Amino acid sequence: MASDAAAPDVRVVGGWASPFVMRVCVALRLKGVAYEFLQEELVKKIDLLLASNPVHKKMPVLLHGGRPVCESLVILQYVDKAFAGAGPPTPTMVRPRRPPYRFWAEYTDAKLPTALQTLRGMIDGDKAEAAEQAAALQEAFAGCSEGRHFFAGDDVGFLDIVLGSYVGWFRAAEKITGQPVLDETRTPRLAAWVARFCAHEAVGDVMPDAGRLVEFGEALRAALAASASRP
Ligand SMILES: N[C@@H](CCC(=O)N[C@@H](CS)C(=O)NCC(=O)O)C(=O)O
Repeated sequence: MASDAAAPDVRVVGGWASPFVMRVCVALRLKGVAYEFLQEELVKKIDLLLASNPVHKKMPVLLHGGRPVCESLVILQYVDKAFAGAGPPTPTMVRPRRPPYRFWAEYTDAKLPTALQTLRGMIDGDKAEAAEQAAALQEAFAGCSEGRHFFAGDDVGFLDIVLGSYVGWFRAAEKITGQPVLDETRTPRLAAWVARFCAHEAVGDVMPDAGRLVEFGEALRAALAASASRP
């Protein structure tokens, strides 16, 4: 049996479809840190997740040298510090704590999960308002980027990763409803940022395909319904 010493130093426990998990992968890839990805099952949680995040029991968990770090925004800041010397010198998750970045990151996580569920028709809600909540991020982009390519400069940073992790699910929602949300007409600057973010080498391979996400959403819904009806 392999000893712990042979285990990889950095592991991510999560699922490929989770925006919160994707952001951790993007951050590690930006830093050039190799990691092992431990895929969660659809509904049943793997023991490692339960043991590593006993409070919330949610993914992602980052295991660094066996020590767990939980909550995606905390993990992003941990990665930035713990691997400060890793990878090429320029990519960095700059300025996560400065007010506009922190504010918009919290706005993003407070509004977008529910907005996306509304747009996908999973919960009742005002679809126009949900689309507006997403479109508000165009103003955030204009204010923060000051004409540069990404939120805090010329490379992907903290807020790019936080917002960018929802892009796949926006595309899935657009596929389901046929209604554009982040497109060239409604939000031209944000649409151009989406294209740049998705084309980034740290992002491309881990950005989930919209069609796969639609199928995943349906499979998850069915699995949750089946597990709820089990005695
Ligand atoms: N605030 C958490 C949210 C994590 C989260 O909601 N993860 C979902 C997957 S997308 C999860 O593990 N859900 C399982 C559950 O709620 O039991 C973070 O940023 O890490």
